[in-house]
Amino acid sequence: MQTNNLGYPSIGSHRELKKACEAFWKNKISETELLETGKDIRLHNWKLQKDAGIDLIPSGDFSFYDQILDMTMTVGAIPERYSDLKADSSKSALDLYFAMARGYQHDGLDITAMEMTKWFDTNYHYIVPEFTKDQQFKLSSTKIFDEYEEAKANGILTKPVIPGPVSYLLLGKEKEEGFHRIDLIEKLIPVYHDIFRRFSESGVEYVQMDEPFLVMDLDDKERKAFTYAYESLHQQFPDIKIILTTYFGDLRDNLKTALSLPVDTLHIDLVRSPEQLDEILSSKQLPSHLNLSLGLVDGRNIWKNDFRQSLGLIQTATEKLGAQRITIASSCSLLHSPCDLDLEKDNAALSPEIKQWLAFAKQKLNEITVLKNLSLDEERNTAQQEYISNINAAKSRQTSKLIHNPKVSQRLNSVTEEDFSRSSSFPERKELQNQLLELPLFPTTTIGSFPQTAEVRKWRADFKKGNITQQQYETFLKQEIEKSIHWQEDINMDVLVHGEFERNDMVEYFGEKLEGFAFTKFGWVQSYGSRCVKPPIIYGDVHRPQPMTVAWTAYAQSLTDKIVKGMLTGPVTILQWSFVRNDQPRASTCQQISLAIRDEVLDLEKAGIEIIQVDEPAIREGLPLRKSDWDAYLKWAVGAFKLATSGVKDETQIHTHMCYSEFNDIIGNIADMDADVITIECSRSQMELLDAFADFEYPNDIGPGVYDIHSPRVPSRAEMVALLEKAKKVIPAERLWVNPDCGLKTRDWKETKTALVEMIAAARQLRERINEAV
Ligand code: THG
Ligand code: ZN
Repeated sequence: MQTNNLGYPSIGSHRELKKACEAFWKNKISETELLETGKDIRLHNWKLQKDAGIDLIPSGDFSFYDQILDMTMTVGAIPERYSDLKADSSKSALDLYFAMARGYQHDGLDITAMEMTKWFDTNYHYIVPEFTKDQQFKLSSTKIFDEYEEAKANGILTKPVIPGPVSYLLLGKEKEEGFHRIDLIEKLIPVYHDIFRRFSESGVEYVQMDEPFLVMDLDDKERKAFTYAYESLHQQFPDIKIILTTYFGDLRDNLKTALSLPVDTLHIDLVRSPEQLDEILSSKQLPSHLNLSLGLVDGRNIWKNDFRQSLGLIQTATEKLGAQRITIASSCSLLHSPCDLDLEKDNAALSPEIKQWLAFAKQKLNEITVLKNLSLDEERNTAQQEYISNINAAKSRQTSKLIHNPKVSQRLNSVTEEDFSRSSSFPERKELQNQLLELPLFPTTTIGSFPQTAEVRKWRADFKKGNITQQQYETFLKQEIEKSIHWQEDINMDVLVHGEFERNDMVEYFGEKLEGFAFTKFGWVQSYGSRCVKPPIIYGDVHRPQPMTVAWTAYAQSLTDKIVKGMLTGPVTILQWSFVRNDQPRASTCQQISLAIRDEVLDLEKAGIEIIQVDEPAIREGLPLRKSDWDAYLKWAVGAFKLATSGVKDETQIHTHMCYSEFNDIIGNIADMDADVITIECSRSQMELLDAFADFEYPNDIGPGVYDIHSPRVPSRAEMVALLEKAKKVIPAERLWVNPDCGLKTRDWKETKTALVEMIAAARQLRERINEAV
């Protein structure tokens, strides 16, 4: 039996890489210093894994920005627009790499970044490869070989990790019409041959090839590409042992394909799908030589492994295949786990009782080896300290008073069908809302957050450290709110927001105010590039002890006669961006959050707030990877939003906001959410999304984002007018709102002010045109 880890976080347990990258981008450290930081982190991670007793230690999993972008460099799929930069001898390979990740605006050049999108159903984002019809590939980077040698020089033999050729192609997108990216497989495979040749020369024994697309819906052509690719590699390099790696789901109808490929080991995710083990073991297609890597230790969540359950699975596999053919592994890369629970030892917000239920990346390595060393005979394990403490932790979690709150279950039981819908239909509500709100045509608003300046962050940090009093902090926040409200009045914004200066992350903030959530100090997980998030841990029944946002919103409303919009994060997004308890269905946890948000919505209404926005940017990302599972998810996810928002009077206007993904394929479900207004990100795709809303005849009000807040570029009034004119062609003017495409938290005030003034002028221009036409 061997132990196997699929990947380790690159960011460093104190976010060393984030800090070094950002310093490098600001020219504060040299490239040499940045490379040195990378090297230190890699060595640290390798040693950690070796000391923990991992046999198959990954190399090449480290990345300065993203592993898929690394592969794009390796296979030389560098888009045409970077060719000047590439040819420029004063620029290093790393400069080119970061330009592709982040765009390049210097020396008179203005090159856009490559697109970034969600990594399957995680909160990680990868850089999307771009392919053309006559795409050429060529081995163009030695990173993967260098890192193998680097580990070897340090006495550690590693297993290089690369994206498999089929998944690599499928992760990308076609930049022109007339071909499908999977057609490029025959052009791509020669580069994989080159890679394998180098591996072979270096004496590499195992290669991990990630093919997560094997758990997705595939068509025949895509399945054939797998056969073609792996047979070709095996024929040329029969001695290199391939670990074909799947994760985030089960093989289902791709099982036959997976089992037919000439690989040494198949890795399966038994956390997401323990049932697939029996299916594989009982398959007639299971080759007699194939080894199985059992993904038992959850790379996506922070709970301790349930040793008893894992040993059961190991036993099932061993009985059928023999211990020789079994590998014990993490379910997926540990990239999605925080680094080290030991750093939380002084964290008062994480009680020892909860801490004993948790394992972060470093602790998970240990779990993998302990599982290997445990006996399948339970009696014998009871002498082992690690086994006993694991069983005790599991028991403690099952019976803890922290977890179960009878009031929450009573409340859930009393939920009725009516709680899931508004009392009247949208047209009836709209009539009443028009009378109450008296908004002009093309009402203007923002998505909620205003710039989180260094000053705002510093006040919050000082308050958290205890350097200033609560009163000082609140006085500061009130001043910020007052400034923002008066400024919005001055520029003639129609629907105002308070600005969210009191909030850190839109999920963390609410988690901190809800019961059933715990917080780490150092539990950072990479979201994209150097950006990280610190997901809250939902360990128990969720319940709202007291109002969370009412005081700030009501204060803002007290300063103006205009309408101030209340701002909340929706239940699905809170769920999706947290570490979720695994002792009950996600749908149940989500419903508990819904009820907490519902109470907040009703308290806002009671406090006189007439418009309330409940953001659900993560609803799309939670979609199951298989289409056949979509309906079940959408039913509870849409239900969760409706339960949170349907308690209000007809006159109260509910908004929602979505971003970060394409919504075309779930537009019907978005309509089912029945928000009175949806503001949505679509300025970058030039309103392509609008066509989907128009084709579907989306029934309620829409605010298509008229400018991209992700870029510091200030849009011109004419551009925004043009976008709105386009929108007006497909959406009736009475149902169009005017707003940026996302919150303004990451922008600075200067850009924000100019952009919003222009946006309001654009709305005015549209109104004037309508008046002239009458
Ligand atoms: N919150 C959470 N998840 C998210 C987003 C979010 N996932 C999708 C999207 N937004 C990802 N985008 C970002 C954007 C910025 C940052 C993180 C994710 C960010 N993080 C700070 C950093 O790394 O410096 C740390 C956060 C902080 O200072 O509080 O800037 O909005 N949960
Ligand atoms: Zn947004």
